[in-house]
Amino acid sequence: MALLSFERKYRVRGGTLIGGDLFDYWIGPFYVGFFGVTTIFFTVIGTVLIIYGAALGPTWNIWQISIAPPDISYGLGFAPMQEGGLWQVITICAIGAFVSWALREVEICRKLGIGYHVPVAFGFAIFAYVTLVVFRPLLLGAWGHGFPYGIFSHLDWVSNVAYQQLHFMYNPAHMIAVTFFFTTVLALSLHGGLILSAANPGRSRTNFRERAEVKSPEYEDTYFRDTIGYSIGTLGIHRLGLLLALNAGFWSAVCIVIAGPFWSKSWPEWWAWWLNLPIWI
Ligand code: UQ2
Repeated sequence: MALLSFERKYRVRGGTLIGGDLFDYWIGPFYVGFFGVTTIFFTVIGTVLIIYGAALGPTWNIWQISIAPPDISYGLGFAPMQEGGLWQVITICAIGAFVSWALREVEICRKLGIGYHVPVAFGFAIFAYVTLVVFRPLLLGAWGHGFPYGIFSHLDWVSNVAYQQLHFMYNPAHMIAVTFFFTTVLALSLHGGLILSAANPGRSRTNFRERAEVKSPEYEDTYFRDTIGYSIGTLGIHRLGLLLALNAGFWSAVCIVIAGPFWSKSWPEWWAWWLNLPIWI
């Protein structure tokens, strides 16, 4: 394994958050760690329970398999396994696995002596999921407000929740979230395109049989200075990308947690404050 000899100098002891040297080793290319073990633990139990739930029927059609949360009447209590209890345990396993994975990322960052940007970014994704299946159900008083675990069933859930408030796209936090998603796509396409263009300069200008030399970052700056008069820079574009992506996840969580717990009327009505401003003649 060529990679293993190359990586040897980066495989340092310590930096663990818990248990000292316990599980502080690698299996092949993978760092194990205490949180690697807990990730496997929650993932295996959660996956087995999903397969068990699917086996309870009524279908093996991959699109139609669904594990539903308890009925609203169970409130914030535990439900019998086949009545949504499975969904509750699977949700605990999912959160356990996601948080374990984030903490394993933290341990790897500490070993390498790098910043925590990756686990922080993943934390925003976890936050958006936990908002959907824990915070919002808690605020509404029933686990039944979580979304079902199934391909089509979760799409139906999104559609139903949206129509309950007539026109979900008028939700201002949803507008902000969507804007961040699209801007993330714009930024990544600009960045990906720019990097590939600089790395693939085509044929040499003087000899068409020769490949031209790969361009330096000044060419990337110059491209954008020539087109729009401004370059955000090679470090800046990555700061911008992280900022845009984190905001996309954050405002997604905000838009769903306000929908119901803090605004139960239709979203078009929310804009009445604008029409009611005392500035119209
Ligand atoms: C840039 C730069 C990069 C880039 C990109 C830009 C050399 C390699 C894509 C251009 C980005 C700008 C001007 C920001 C656009 C703003 C939004 C909100 C999308 O200047 O520096 O580094 O990849």
